[in-house]
Amino acid sequence: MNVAKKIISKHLISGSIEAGREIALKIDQTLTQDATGTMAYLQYEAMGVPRVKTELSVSYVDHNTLQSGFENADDHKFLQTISAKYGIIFSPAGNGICHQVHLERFGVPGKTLIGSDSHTPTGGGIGMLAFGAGGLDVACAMVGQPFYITMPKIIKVRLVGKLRDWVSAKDIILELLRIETVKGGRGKIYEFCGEGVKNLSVPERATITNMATELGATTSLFPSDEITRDFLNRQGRAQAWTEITPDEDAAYDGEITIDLPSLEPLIAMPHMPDKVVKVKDVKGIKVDQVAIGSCTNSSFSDMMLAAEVLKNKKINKNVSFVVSPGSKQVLAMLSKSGALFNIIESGARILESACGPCIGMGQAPKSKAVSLRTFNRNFEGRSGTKDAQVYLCSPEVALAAALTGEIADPRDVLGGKPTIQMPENFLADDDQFQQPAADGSKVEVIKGPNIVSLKQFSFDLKTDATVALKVGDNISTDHILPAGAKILPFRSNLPKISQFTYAAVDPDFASRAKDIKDAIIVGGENYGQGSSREHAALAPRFLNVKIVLAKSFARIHLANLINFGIIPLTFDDPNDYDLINLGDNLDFADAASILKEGKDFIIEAGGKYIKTKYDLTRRQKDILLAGGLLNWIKQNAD
Ligand code: MIC
Ligand code: SF4
Repeated sequence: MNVAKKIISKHLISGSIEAGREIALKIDQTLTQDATGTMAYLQYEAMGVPRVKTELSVSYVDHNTLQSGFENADDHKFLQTISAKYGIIFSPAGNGICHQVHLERFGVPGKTLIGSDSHTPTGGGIGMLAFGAGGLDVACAMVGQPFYITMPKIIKVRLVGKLRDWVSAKDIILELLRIETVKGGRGKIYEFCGEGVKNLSVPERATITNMATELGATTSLFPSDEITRDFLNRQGRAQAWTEITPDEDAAYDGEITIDLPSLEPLIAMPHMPDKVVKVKDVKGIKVDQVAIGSCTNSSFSDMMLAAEVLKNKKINKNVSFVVSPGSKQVLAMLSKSGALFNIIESGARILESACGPCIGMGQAPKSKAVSLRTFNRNFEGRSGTKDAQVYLCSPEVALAAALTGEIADPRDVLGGKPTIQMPENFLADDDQFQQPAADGSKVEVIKGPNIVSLKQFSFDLKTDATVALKVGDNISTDHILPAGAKILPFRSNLPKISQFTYAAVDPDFASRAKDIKDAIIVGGENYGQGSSREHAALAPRFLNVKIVLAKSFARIHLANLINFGIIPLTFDDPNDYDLINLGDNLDFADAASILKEGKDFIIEAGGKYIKTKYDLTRRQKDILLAGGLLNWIKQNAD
């Protein structure tokens, strides 16, 4: 067996481990972050279970940390008190980005983890089977429900040899994105193997599993080996280690080989993580902003590299250079060792340990700026500036640009590469986490005015619906429901946040859809790629969207649509996409009986018949008919 199958078989509750079939998995750990967590805990609360049933659940505050009004602070208080009540560890703002902190302090090889954030697979860096999911799926796991996925194909990514100087783990994942594209990973788990794996430290592995999310993959992981043991040891968590490696004759559903010595510094061009080219092919482009940080590249090693490279050097005067260490542990160690001094002295702006600019929480670049970021996503407008040109690269390439003021190959401009040693012992101060109350019944959950109660939906679609929007391929959840400092504070306020649905794509969408009784969105390939934010389903549902008809869907968004009662249909013939126009009224037979009886969903558009598909299990159809997962759970509890 391969590593993924070993972990799956230990956690299998139902279904058979055959690619394409639905399986239910027992979940050991959950994590949430504040931008998705408030909804997740409101949903958890609605299920009426007094204590979480997982081995470990952690609630992080890392996204909405700019407090330009009361909203985010209200959310933080709510998260702190609800965590104390229900048995969840609380990690307050300033502690760091959920994925970085979880890897350092809580991740355990061989365990299953789901998180209400799409980059939860970062845990695969230490051999966890970790999935991004909608908040409601995380709430379900906390009440002891299994997590349902379609059993993916398991693809072996054989890494051969060793990276050359100034080429890094980021270049490995950029290369995989170049080969596979943002939709190539759908229905797949990427398992990294081969002798090249032994040359990668845990933080490097975590950079890869983190950004493998951008492939659309179900998840990705590395084996848990001596390198994993060494990392956990240095974190003071040797007891968390178990060895999990593939059997010698392990079978896979496909194989990709990456020859590490032949890789060179790569960069993803605006506005997609898979628009990958060699740095040397775009060198010389003037740069306005450089950012090192995010859950992809903010480890102690990444920051130490920055400190070494920047020692006694100054940032180019035309560059705004921002650095956000991934966790309090990283920041504390940087300052204790004196390395932070080098970074500050170079002219960098030091941000708190949080998502920050990655999610548009500050540091929006200037108009038409070229911004080089060590992050994982560069969808148009995500930075907060619609016409900014955001490139994704390694810390090495980012540093070269910060010093020279232009895109440059680090091999040409940075001289000899410094060696960064893993510290003997990481600074492990777990007092920063707040343990839940032993008796939660006495804890009062504090809900400020920003926490708006959940909305009840029901299945009320009849025999027709109107096209409220038609969009193209690779629509991301950032298009559907933008993030950024202005909109994120309303994540706990559905009526308010829904007004921003598709705001940057079609500013009239929200008001148009609200006036239609039953609305349809028509999309292209890979609809809903990117984040796990269930608001990208909840807000359209609030605006009366009852169906999304697309050429294909991204996994987490598909699950979120079903969870909130929106029917996800795909075209039987993708060419039929051209037959539908904005404003068309589409007729079909009674939607409820179609689903109940498993009949074809045939749509009539202007006299033409369009065959559509819905590849849903009985459970998923019942969820839709119940008006969403929360209703379904309540019905099944009665
Ligand atoms: C992101 O990187 O897009 C986010 C913000 O972390 C999201 C979660 C969210 O929208 O709150 C994700 O990746 O799931
Ligand atoms: Fe935060 Fe960015 Fe990572 Fe999302 S991708 S969790 S916003 S750092």
